[in-house]
Amino acid sequence: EPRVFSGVQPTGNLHLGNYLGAIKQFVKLQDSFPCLYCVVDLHAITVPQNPVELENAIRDIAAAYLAAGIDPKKHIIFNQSRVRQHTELAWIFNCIARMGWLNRMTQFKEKAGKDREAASVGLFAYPSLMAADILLYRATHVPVGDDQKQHIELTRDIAQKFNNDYSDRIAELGVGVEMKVGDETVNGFFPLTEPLIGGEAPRIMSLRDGTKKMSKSDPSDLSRIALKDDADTIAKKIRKAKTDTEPLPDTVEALAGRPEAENLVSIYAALSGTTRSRVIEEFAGKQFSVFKPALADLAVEQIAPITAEMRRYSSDPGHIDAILRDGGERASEIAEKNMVHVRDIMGLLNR
Ligand code: AQP
Repeated sequence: EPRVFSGVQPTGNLHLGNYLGAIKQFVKLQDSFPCLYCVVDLHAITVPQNPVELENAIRDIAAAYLAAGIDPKKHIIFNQSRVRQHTELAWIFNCIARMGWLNRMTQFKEKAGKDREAASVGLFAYPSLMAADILLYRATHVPVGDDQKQHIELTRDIAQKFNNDYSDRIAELGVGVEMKVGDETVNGFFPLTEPLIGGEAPRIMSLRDGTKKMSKSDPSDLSRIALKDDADTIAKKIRKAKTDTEPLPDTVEALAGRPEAENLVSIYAALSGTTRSRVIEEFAGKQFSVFKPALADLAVEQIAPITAEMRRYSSDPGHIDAILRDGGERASEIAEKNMVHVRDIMGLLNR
């Protein structure tokens, strides 16, 4: 049965990349699938967090989900730490995943920086927890930005190894489902989850450097458009965005080698729900002095209503807490049902 799971870390500075790469897809998918959208607070603590700021950041992400239009009655919005089974399954996956697999994860290398010895064990094991988040609900689809592709591949590797290691037991207990692996049909417990990597802008780049992804942790505030920015700030950041001096070309192919121009065109396409070639058709031969104000107007038009709704939700933290509590209870029910099977499959005596 198809089911969607995804999450965003409550680490502040929610930006246009998070919106276009992830949250905008979350909203779209809710019409077609049952969805769980998580605020992944246990991922946030893989690096130091201030407790008061963390609480507020959790509410902020929930407010963004709601403001973007996710329906918390039809779907599930919750914060990860409330559902204890995430950590339980993460431990189990730490015992399934191999050191070599995690050693290859590029996000760890980037986030740990030069002093790897000083990184938390949690930062290293982050992908096991992410696999647990997804597979705890036996989710089949995960909308994410392009940067998370490697972690979804690892999630599939973990699912496949678990299904293999315990294939006899899964068959004996009759808890598996038939699934295709290559040409073979196998009986597995965990699905081989597919990433859904969004449309025209799967990776939004920094406004200051078209070769780096737009990120919450970039020290330059001018590098990202935050969902909390007001109209003037958005316009200023787009005006100051780095570009080259050439006008826009007349084909998408000709954007190659011009990362900043390509990024702005992609943002325009994603915001207006069209393709990059349409944008190029409209602006071919135009200077950035023409394109940037058009992009700024579009960004403000799209983001301002979300920002206003986020503010409205944030003014009532009690309401957000109630939504997260209710979502947590509903998520726990699904999680526990699946964990009973996982414990049984593995022989962790719980009867
Ligand atoms: N630049 C981006 N373009 C497209 N999608 C992006 N995502 C993040 N940056 C971009 C997607 O947003 C979702 C939530 O991300 P996250 O907060 O869980 O983790 P992250 O990737 O670590 O976010 P940041 O902003 O890049 O934070 P830092 O600076 O801490 O590294 C994910 O689906 C992600 O793909």
